[in-house]
Amino acid sequence: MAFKVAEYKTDVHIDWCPGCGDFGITSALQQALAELEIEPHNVALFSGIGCSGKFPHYVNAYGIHTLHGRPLPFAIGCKLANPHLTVIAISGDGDGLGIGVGHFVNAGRRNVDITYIVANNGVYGLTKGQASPTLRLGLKTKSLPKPNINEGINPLLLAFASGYTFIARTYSYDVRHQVETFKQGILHRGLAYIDVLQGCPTYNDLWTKDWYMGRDHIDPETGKPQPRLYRLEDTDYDPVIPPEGLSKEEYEARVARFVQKALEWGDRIPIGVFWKDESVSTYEDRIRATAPTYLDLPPALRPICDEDGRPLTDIRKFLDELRVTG
Ligand SMILES: Cc1ncc(C[n+]2csc(CCOP(=O)(O)OP(=O)(O)O)c2C)c(N)n1
Ligand code: SF4
Repeated sequence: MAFKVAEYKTDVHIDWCPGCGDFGITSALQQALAELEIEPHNVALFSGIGCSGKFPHYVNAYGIHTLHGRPLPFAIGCKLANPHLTVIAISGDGDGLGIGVGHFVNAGRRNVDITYIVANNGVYGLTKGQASPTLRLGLKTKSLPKPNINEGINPLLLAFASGYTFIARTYSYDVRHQVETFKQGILHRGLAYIDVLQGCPTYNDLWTKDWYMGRDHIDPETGKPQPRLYRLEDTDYDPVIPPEGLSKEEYEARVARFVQKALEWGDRIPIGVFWKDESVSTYEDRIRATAPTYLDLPPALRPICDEDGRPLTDIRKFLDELRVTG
């Protein structure tokens, strides 16, 4: 069965600002799901709060607009209850790396098979452009009265340190690159982090489309702009740790190269897949090791009542045990 992108669209009015990078992310997510032929009713999309919180309203799937910083615990709970669903969490950088950073880190320890997309625009868009945790020290966007006095978090390094087994970066105005990156993240067995360099033309006048495309960075010989973004897939960079793992020396060399690429920022900014570790068990595998029927009968698919509608569980015994007497 062929899937059309239109099947993943909703008719809800989109109220992002003109030129917002979130349009490209939505379109790429819809295309990725269509190309992977995942039926809308098998997708659950969780967001937090912010302009990025609105994604589930615009993608035809199960959509859950949760609390500020909390899409990950909701998404993980959903996936564990029904591991047959494709579960995607989506945040802004303020949502995911500010208030939600504890969940970001702890999710890495579990390696649940979900995809986490962060629309990284360097600002808190919905609340009028305050510096977000990814904005670097000394930078001043048009919405800040003074340069940022905090150092910025590097989300790729944090994802690696936390244990994410797939780490990628893509760009909101390059829909095709996002589609390929989202597809790889969704297909990866384990926790995928995808950082999207997202344009917020209303509040971030530093990380603009023109800046990413190097329009201020003219090649003296050709007279043409030199784009800052380049694709790792156009280089000899290999992000894959195979299922059987690597020798200690090979692994450490890969880590060193990953760190080098994750730190590269300025006139050259890599996008693409930085890390793909296929050697780590998923949380679902670990549950199955102790509960072999888990995948056949996960919690959300278990019957809760008999054919007459009577509940199959009786909590009276449990309540009796808790009762405190005399
Ligand atoms: C507990 C709580 N604290 C603060 C807020 C206010 N608030 C709403 S959106 C937002 C920031 C969103 O920024 P970001 O995650 O970067 O998303 P963007 O709007 O840039 O997509 C904040 C602080 C809130 N809604 N809930
Ligand atoms: S404030 Fe920024 S992130 Fe929010 S809708 Fe406008 S351009 Fe997009």
